[in-house]
Amino acid sequence: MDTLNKKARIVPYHHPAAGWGALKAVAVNLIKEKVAGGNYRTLLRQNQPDGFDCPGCAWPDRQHASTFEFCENGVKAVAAEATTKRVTPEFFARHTVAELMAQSDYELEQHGRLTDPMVYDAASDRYVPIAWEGAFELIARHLKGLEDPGQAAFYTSGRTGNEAAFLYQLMVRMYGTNNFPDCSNMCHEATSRGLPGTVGIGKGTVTLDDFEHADTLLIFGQNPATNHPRMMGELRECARRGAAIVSINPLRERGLERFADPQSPLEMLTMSGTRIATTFVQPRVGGDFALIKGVAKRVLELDDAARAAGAERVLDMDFILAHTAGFEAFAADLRAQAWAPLERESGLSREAIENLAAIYVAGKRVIATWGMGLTQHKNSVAAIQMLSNLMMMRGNIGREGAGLCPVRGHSNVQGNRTVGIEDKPTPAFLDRLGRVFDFDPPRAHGYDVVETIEAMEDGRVKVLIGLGGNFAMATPDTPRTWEALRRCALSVHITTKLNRSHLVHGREALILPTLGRTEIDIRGGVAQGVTVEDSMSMVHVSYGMNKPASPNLMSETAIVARMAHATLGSAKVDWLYYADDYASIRDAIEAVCEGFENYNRRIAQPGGFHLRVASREREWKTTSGKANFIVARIETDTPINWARQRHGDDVMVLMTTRSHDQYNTTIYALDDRYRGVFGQRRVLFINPADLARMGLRAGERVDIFTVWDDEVERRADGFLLVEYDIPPGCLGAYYPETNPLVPLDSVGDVSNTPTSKSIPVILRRSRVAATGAA
Ligand SMILES: Nc1nc2c(c(=O)[nH]1)N[C@H]1C(S)=C(S)[C@@H](COP(=O)(O)OP(=O)(O)OC[C@H]3O[C@@H](n4cnc5c(=O)[nH]c(N)nc54)[C@H](O)[C@@H]3O)O[C@H]1N2
Ligand SMILES: Nc1nc2c(c(=O)[nH]1)N[C@H]1C(S)=C(S)[C@@H](COP(=O)(O)OP(=O)(O)OC[C@H]3O[C@@H](n4cnc5c(=O)[nH]c(N)nc54)[C@H](O)[C@@H]3O)O[C@H]1N2
Ligand SMILES: [Mo]
Repeated sequence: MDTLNKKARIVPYHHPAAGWGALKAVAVNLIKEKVAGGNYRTLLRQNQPDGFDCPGCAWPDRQHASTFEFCENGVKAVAAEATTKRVTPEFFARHTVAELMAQSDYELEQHGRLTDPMVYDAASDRYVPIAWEGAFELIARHLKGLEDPGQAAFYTSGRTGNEAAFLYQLMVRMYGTNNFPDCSNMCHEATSRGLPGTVGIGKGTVTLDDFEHADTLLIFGQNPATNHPRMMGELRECARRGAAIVSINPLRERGLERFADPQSPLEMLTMSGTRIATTFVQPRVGGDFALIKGVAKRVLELDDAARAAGAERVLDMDFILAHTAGFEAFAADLRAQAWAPLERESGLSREAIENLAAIYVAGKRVIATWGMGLTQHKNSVAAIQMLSNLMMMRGNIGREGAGLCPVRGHSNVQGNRTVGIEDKPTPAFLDRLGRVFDFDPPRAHGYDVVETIEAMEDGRVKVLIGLGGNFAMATPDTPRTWEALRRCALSVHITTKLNRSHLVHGREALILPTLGRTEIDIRGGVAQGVTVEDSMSMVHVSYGMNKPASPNLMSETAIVARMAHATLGSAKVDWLYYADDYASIRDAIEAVCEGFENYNRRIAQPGGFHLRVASREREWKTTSGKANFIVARIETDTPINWARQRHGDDVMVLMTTRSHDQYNTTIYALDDRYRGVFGQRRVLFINPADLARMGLRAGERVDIFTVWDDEVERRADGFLLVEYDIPPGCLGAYYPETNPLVPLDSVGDVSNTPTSKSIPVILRRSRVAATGAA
């Protein structure tokens, strides 16, 4: 526990983001992981045309990437994969699963790379070795034994390359289900569900080049210095050009204040850095919808005033008339909208909202970016659609230097969706898939993450197969989810590293160790590359260059192909042929998915190619054939408001977020440098006024309880109170340790995403002794 950690301390950070801090952390990481020798090459070739795609995040690369185009967190991801530590059969022989359960996620990660396929042995409560063939037979026996294919669910985390993902969805659909829970269900689902209704496609409309032309950037709910460090380089260039950069975030994220480019000797030597955000707007947690609607209302007011004065219109009427539908109803709704609820729900004064509107209308080329701060709430789909409305009012979509820019997480999460990892596939996609592979794909929608957990709970799903990820830790309502996982007849995880999902397992369980993206993947005597699609729809190829962590690893693509061969046979699809020639899988993707013409040829070019996004070219694939303005009202009937009605103002809203030294459920180390947290993770950011109001002090520990409408007690204990620049009534803490607080049925409208950024909670002073770490 944190209290035992002598190094735990809270020290506000005053330096620019990146800069020395980042380089030092890089060096420490390299030494710690003992990869300094041969693997420097790995780091230098990362994100190079002939190198491999960084498994760190989905931010795109410049084609002219220098050898320094890797960032601290990319280095961490690569170093973590290149560790020399191994989790061998001997390791498993030494530890029962119960013993491993007692270790922290950080400790589990530190054991290193998995080396051999393992099967759970209930008699000894240990994982024991199994031959690959035996593992595939076990999977096939279970899958063939189910009464209904819908009793199996197939999870995907977003690191998997297009080739493995495509084969996986083909196998699963031939098997007979669309049960594809994926990390996206917990991530950018609100984007993927929200944007099609407004602009016709659930992807962003900008490319990196647009950042060179933008004069205004609105950054909603993102912490890029930690989660997308390469985005900082882009923001730095925008800032130096004089662009207005606004961070819209309840937390004033230090990492967005100043940034020193590791490639700029001057900035590094003077520790100066470039000022990044010109304005910080701090709505309360979950207040973005009301804020954006308020800004839209103000834009309309400004347009009215301009018209009255005979001045230039504020609205882009050419765009609105030529390209959109529903503007009249939208404008009428904005006019009818009173200011008071907008102020109350956003937590911002009318003046603050008007100020943001003034910045927005001053911009001729505006890019709006967003991350998890916008997507993990009850009203996230509405908020994203309102943002799209706002951008459409001034024609900021489909124009150079302007557009919508959802910033995705996992390096290939967007590609996975493109090639068919989707629990709600379109009929058009299924038609093409069925035609190319001569079968009748299942049409009924499958289960997403939350539905899969509910189905495991009541026995409708009996087999869970995970292609990457850490299902047990990434998902909400931890004790309930774990119970559901333990009811499965079989759980299978195709992973690189030991994690909690291996330990919270079904009656039978397999760990299938796989190659990471950094590793050489030889199949059929040839080094194979995998392709990925970044957050801006650039598709490129990635070749590993490190020696595999163990001779007994298999690539994800080969594992999927062998699973399919064992389960379905190869009469219809020659799975094993595909496993040995990824180019032929790309040919199949080209035949099924739109926009992949000449796939193999186009990935051979440096930087790959841009997968066409129709909305970027102002082609609207909506039912109206236009970009739709969408009317949405402020919802006051929310879990937070119910909880406050019942429990008064003691109810606070908790957001769960990432620290600097973690990658989702992987905890690399215990620091969150830019937020000034060191050596610990059980911290709770709180406004000083709330501390005073509740008679609490920074440095004390509290237990957090969820306020929900069922009888279940949801709690997380022993969090250190840390004073922070966060609006009153709002709290911030790290995930995944706060996932026990997220009720499984607290989900976003339409997206069904767990509302992990807006949990109604109350605090009680812990009985655990306080430390002096304040
Ligand atoms: N180093 C590192 N890189 C990563 C990851 C990682 O864990 N570590 N994860 C990857 C993945 S899968 C993803 S999805 C991305 C996530 O990257 P981000 O989208 O940056 O995700 P978070 O850190 O969860 O939260 C982002 C921000 O949302 C703000 N926020 C919380 N609630 C609200 C709100 O109501 N409104 C607004 N406007 N803001 C709010 C928080 O203060 C925080 O600054 O990063 C990817 N990259
Ligand atoms: N409370 C709360 N919960 C959240 C979030 C939040 O902000 N708050 N964020 C959500 C988001 S945005 C996401 S994306 C999910 C993340 O959910 P996941 O994607 O399921 O989780 P990760 O932690 O990224 O998965 C890490 C594991 O992936 C395996 N792995 C790593 N690299 C590879 C590889 O190349 N191939 C394979 N096959 N396996 C590999 C390793 O074994 C590692 O232990 O969590 C979600 N959960
Ligand atoms: Mo994510």
